[in-house]
Amino acid sequence: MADTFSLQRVLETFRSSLSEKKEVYMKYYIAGWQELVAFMNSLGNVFSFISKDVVSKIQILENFLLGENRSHYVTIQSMVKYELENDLVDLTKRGSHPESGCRTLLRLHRALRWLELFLERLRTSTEDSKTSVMCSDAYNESLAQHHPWLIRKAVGVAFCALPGRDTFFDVMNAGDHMQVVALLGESLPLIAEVYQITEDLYAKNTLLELP
Ligand code: 1PW
Repeated sequence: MADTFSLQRVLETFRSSLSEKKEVYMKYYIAGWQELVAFMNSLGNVFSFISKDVVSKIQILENFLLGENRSHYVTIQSMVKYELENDLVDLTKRGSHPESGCRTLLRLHRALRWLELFLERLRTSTEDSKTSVMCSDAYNESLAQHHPWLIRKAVGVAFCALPGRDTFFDVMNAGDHMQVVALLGESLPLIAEVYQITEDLYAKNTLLELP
């Protein structure tokens, strides 16, 4: 049941996404994002243009995960290896593989950094902190660098319409403020670890700037 968000479930999916060898399971990475989309949707319609793009990227990855080559898409590591070895990635400009798994996941990966920075701000925020400011500070520090002017403007407008801090805590669906803060403290290192493993893998293969 994914229409009501629960922070606890995000924690569980990101925990399940790491294998013993510290590989990242696509299935749970995607499930984690599906939870986050439910979160965005509960913040109101202004976020729908943002979640629409994320939903379509999740869909692309899900198709790989269910498609005939699914055995190569079990982990992010196996996907990168398979797509690179078989020339399935547009490396310098978009051409015959505009929707490779590697470039699609990179977009979600960059957005995950935003989310990490934002949730960390929320965790350490005080009563008079503004969600719009926390969100745009996190955005400017991360994802904004990869977005053209027009998108940055539109995202900025969406942030202005965000509900306040109390609503965010309620939407997390994890008890009172102190419980939410504790659960964020537990979730963030996991999200950060998944982010870092992906970042290192992409850096090692020079994939961080895929068009
Ligand atoms: C309140 C917490 C919300 C955290 C979720 C963060 C999701 C951020 C997604 C921003 C999307 C803005 C509109 C779409 C932009 C696309 O151009 C861009 N996609 C992303 C995910 O950055 C790049 O994808 P593209 O155009 O290269 O296919």
